[in-house]
Amino acid sequence: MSFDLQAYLRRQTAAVDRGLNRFLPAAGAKPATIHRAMRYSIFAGGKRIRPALCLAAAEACGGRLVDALPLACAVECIHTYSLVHDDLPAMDDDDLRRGKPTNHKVFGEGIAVLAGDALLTVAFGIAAQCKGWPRYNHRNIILELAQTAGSQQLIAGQVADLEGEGKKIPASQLRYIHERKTSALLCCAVRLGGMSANCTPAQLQALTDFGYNVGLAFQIIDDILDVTQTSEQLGKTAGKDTAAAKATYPSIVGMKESRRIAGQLTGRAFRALRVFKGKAPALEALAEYLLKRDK
Ligand code: GRG
Repeated sequence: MSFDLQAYLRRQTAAVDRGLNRFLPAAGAKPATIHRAMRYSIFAGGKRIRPALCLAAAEACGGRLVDALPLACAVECIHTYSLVHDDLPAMDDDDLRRGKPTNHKVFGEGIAVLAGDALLTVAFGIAAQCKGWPRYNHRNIILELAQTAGSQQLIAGQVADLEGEGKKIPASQLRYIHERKTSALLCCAVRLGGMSANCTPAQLQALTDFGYNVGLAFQIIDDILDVTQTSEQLGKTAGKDTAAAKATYPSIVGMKESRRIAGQLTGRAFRALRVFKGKAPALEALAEYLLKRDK
């Protein structure tokens, strides 16, 4: 029987939303503005791909949802923080995200900066509360998040992205940006899922290869969708990369080659899953969906 990914995503998203609701301070908690702003972006309707990858990786390693869920929520908090900051006038200057006005459009720039900061901080608070596992203690988990969110991965990608605007950059530099800006957090999501299941070193290596390749393919598809889809379909401003004169896979290697590379990376991601001997159906279905997605 084929895997019902839509039902799976609905189920996991509901669990993640319940978790996030529990981990974030109540909207009315003082000072209410910041908590409303954090909740506004967290519950604005993201696809919850990174938490789904985290939970699916845990499952592939025989883990339990209850153990992986906090880490899935922590990753989503970091992702949402990065979107809130990315949308600020000093960064990408956008007014539409997840189909809604961006955080700073609703709450003002100061609160949007602070809401991003607070979401990033919450992620570490959640990680500190998880129980830790024989092969992976709190130090490993927190370090994993810190390295991914830090100045050599997520922020490095954003810095290179900002510095590359309006410039002609080689494909190797674009790959550097995509690896850090996007792939690193998807990779972190599956690795943390594996860690929450006390996975073996071989399983962790397989998840790392899977996450890296799926993450890179994800951003190449994102580059393609920016050109081919409308803002309504994406829930964010389409055509942004062209308008900002940003280097993208389609602008450097063309549309056909971009699709070929994304397909090749997805193939590598599938091969990385061999170690699970057919017991990672959710990861397989997610990799295929991320290649074929239209939003
Ligand atoms: C430190 C000031 C400061 C800013 C950091 C790290 C950072 C800002 C930005 C990260 C860059 C970024 C936004 C990368 C894009 C990755 C990407 C394709 C995001 C969209 O992911 P989806 O499609 O979004 O999963 P949803 O809304 O569905 O969750």
